[in-house]
Amino acid sequence: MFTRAIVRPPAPNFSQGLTEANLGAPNFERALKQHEAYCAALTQCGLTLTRLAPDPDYPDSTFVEDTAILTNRCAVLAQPGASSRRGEIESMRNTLADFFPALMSIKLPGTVDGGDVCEAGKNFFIGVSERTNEAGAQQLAELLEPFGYTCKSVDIRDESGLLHLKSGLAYLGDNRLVIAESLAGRAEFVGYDLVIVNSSEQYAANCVRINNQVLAPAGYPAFAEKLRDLDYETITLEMTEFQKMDGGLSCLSLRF
Ligand code: CIR
Repeated sequence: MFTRAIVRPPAPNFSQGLTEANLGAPNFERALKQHEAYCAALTQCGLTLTRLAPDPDYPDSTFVEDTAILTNRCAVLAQPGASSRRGEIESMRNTLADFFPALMSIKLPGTVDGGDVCEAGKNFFIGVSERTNEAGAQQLAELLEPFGYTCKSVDIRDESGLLHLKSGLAYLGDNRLVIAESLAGRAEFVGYDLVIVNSSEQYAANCVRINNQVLAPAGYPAFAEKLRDLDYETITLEMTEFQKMDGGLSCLSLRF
C-alpha cells in the first residue's frame, strides 16, 4: 500500500526542458490543469500529497520521479544522467530527509534516473539507457541488495522510442508487468504475466498501479480495454502536455 506522494507542478518555463518528442510546445495553462487532475487522482487513491513549489531553475523538475528510488525498506537519491537536471537532487534531498533519515545516494560517474528503475515486488529492473549508465545501475544494485532486493539490468540503449525503462514498463502487482511490445520478448521478463502494449499505443505502457487503482493516460483504447478485461479499476488522465516534454504518467510523482 502507498500512503504518500511527492509532486511538483510545472514552472512557467516548463517548455524549456529537454525533449525529443517532436509534438510541439506544451501549453502551460493546460499542463497545470492536467497536473491538478493528476494530483486529484493520487488523492482519490488515498495518498497524502507533499506539494513542492514549482522550480523555474529546473524546467524538468516537475518530473520528480527521476530524482529518487523509494522503497518500503530504504531510499536512494538518484543522479540524473542529463547535466541540466543534476541540481534537482539537492532540494529533493531536503524533502526526502523528513521521511527517510537514512537516505543513500548514487555518486558520479554513476548516473541513474528514477524513471529507469521499475520495482516489481522484491526485484528491481534497472534500465541502462541514455540517462542511466552501467556504473549507476551497478551502484544501485549494491545499495538495494543488502535490503533483500534482487536487481536485473535491462539494456535499452538500442530502443530508440524509450527514454527510460519505465517509458515501456510498469508493474501491476501479482507478478504482472505492463510492457511495450518491443521489450516483450526479452529474457529478463520470462516468468512474469505480460500485458503487452501495441507499438501504436506505446505511451500507455507508462501507467501506475496505486493501491486498488491503475492510473493510465487517456487516449489509448486498446490498452484501456485490456485493463478492463483484467478487472482493474482505472483512472485515465490527460497527459498530452507532459508527453510533449517526453514525460510519462509515472514521472510526475514519487510514491511511497
Ligand atoms: C527529461 O528529458 O528528462 C524530461 N523532459 C522528461 C523526463 C521524463 N521522466 C520519466 O519518464 N521518468
